[in-house]
Amino acid sequence: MNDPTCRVLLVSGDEIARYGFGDGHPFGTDRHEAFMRELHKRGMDGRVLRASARPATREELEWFHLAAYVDLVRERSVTGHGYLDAGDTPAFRGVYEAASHVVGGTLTAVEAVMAGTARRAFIPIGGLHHAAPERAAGFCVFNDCGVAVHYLRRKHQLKRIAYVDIDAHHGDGVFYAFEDDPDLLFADLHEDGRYLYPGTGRAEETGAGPARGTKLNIPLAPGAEDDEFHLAWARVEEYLLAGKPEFILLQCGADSLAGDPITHLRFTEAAHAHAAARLCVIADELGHGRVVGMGGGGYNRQNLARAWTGVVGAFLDSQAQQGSVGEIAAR
Ligand code: V1P
Ligand code: ZN
Repeated sequence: MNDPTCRVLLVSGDEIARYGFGDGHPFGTDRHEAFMRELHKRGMDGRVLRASARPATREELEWFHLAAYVDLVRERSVTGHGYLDAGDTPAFRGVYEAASHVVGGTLTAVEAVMAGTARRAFIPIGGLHHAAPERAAGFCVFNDCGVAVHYLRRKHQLKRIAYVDIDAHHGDGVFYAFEDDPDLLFADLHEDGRYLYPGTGRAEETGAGPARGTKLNIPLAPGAEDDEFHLAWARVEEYLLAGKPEFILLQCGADSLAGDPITHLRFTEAAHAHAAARLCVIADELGHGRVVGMGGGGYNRQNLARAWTGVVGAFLDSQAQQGSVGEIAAR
């Protein structure tokens, strides 16, 4: 990386690649490599800043998770036996280290953007949006998205943070953890919960208590294509512009693309690139430019490789445009 104008950070490496489940599980450890190969094939790996993930500290994990659950993951990490939930998320040897590096990797991305060493950042294996404070759920051991929200508040005193989620599955772990928090802007497009796990995310779920009416859940019918995506996305943009977040987190699960083996939405990779590009425009218009993308789901390897490189490409393009505006202003 020798282009000083390039300020898109990719958090990658063996530490997070080890997060995955064996024996034909959809979330295999080969997903990281599928993405990295495509990034290389498109000549984009030399255009990004690179960092490996650090492990999250115990204190950081406990901002979101119960101590007893963190202990349980540590214990199961030694034997690698059993499940961490009702049957979707098997333990494996080293699961604690792998899962805490995913959280630390997302924090590495967020830290870089807050420090200004990167304007945007992406982590392929992040976006584990189902994990709850007291348990794993749906392939997600620790909720890096939720820890990142707490990090921004505790370490940087940010208040209004946006979490945007275009994974086919509803981000229930994030939604319910911040359900009564009016300052966590939450916008989630997903396959209707009547047809897909986890079954939540009805349009009427708009938040609780002081946050009632402040969250945006947009369930889509199985088979929904890019036209439906764009109609829903317009509502997300309106919501974010009104909410004026100080930081934007994007969970860009590629399982919302046609051809995913476990879901039924039919977006193309253009949807993911559009979401990433438009969030950069919005963040720039809000005056801070802070966007972090987390890979999330996606179980068709070609789809995830194309969708996530499209997101990184959109981040790079937005940087190039930003650079040219800056150059023009400096003349
Ligand atoms: O459908 C279920 C369980 C089984 N039912 C009793 C409920 N679980 C889902 C979990 C999906 C997790 C997705 C994670 C993410 O949002 C973020 C990383 O993408 C599930 C599904 C499904 N069709 O949604 N598990 C499986 N498929 C599965 C398939 C094969 C082997 C193991 C699990
Ligand atoms: Zn998913």
